This record gives sequence, structure tokens and C-alpha cells, in this order.
Amino acid sequence: MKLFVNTTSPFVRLVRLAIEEKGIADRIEIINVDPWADLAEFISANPAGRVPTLVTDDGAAIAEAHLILRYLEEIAPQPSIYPAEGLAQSLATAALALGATEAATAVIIGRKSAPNFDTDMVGTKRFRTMTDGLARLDAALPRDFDDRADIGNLAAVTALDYIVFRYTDRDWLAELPNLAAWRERQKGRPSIEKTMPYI
Ligand SMILES: N[C@@H](CCC(=O)N[C@@H](CS)C(=O)NCC(=O)O)C(=O)O
Repeated sequence: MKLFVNTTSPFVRLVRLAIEEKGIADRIEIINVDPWADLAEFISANPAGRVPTLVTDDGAAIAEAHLILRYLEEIAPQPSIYPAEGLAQSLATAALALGATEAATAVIIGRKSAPNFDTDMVGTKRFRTMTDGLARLDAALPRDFDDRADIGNLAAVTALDYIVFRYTDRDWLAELPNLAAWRERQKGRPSIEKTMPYI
């Protein structure tokens, strides 16, 4: 299989965290692309030109992180990232984290064409989503990875690290003492360290 990625995308990271936790990295060739560069092979796999995009050994091209996660769960069911026990709570945690992640990427993309994006109506709502989403995670922490790796904590570490990485003018962790301590406890986990975003 092939996975089109870049090194910054939180949606890519979510998928790569699942790949690492499921122990299937050796089955997947990683192809780094610039999603804005319209590389022919990439666009042919995903006309939206967005990472992550997975191409299976049978040639099926699957875009959208959640659809890729669904496929990974099928080909490598254990360890499951959607365990039945406490599933609703894990999905609720993931929903908060994904809302914050979507908002954070929307601002980065919005700035490309609208210089005042941060302060317009949409940008203001996206920042509020990030702030409130992380505050709610701080008030109701995800499980530790040592307990289990599930969609909730995969999405939470993805959201937190991405926002800290992209929005450096604010000390997010100082405002989120519980989440900061939670993040500290996850340090050293191979899946997390291997997939940290960078430019
Ligand atoms: N809903 C998609 C979002 C993917 C996405 O927005 N990827 C960004 C990188 S973070 C991208 O490739 N952007 C290029 C573009 O918007 O054209 C998913 O869950 O995979």
C-alpha cells in the first residue's frame, strides 16, 4: 500500500499514529508530497489533492482520514482503536479534538487567500473552537496511551501538538495545566515521537 502524506498535516498524523499503534508500518510505503503542487500520481489518486490518501494493494484510492482509519481497522483489527468498552466516551473525546483540529487547519488554509482571516467572522469562530475544544479536553482528559491507544487519545494528542506547533504566539500549555500534564505522561511513546509534525 502507499500513503501520500506531508510532515505537518494533523489528518496524516492521525492515520500514522494508528498505523504505528497497529504495528503495520512495514506494509505501507510513505510518499511525501506537497498537496498544493498537483503531482500527477497524487491527483490521480485524489482529485481533491489532499493528504492523507491511501492507495491499497488492489489500487483502491481512499482519501479522508476517517475512511482510511476504517480500512486500517479492517485489515488490522487488533489492537482496535475503537474498542467497545467506553466507545462513546472515546468518540466524544475524539469529536472535541477533531473539531479543534479542523478549526486549526481551516485558519492555516484560510490565511492563504484572506490576510484578515484570523479576525473575520469565520476565523474568530475557528479560534473559539480551538480554545474551547482544548479547554474541554483539559477538563475531561483522554485516557493515557499506556491504558490503551484509541481514537480519543490519538485525536487528542494530534490536536494538541498541532495547535502548539502552528500557533506559537500563545502559550497553550500554560492555559491547560491538566492537558499539559497528560501530554507529559505520553512522552516517549514511539508512535507519538515518530509522528511529531515538523517543517
Ligand atoms: N477531511 C480531510 C482533511 C484533509 C486535509 O485538509 N488535508 C490538508 C492538509 S492538513 C490538505 O491536504 N490540504 C490541501 C488542500 O486543502 O488543498 C481528512 O480528514 O483527511
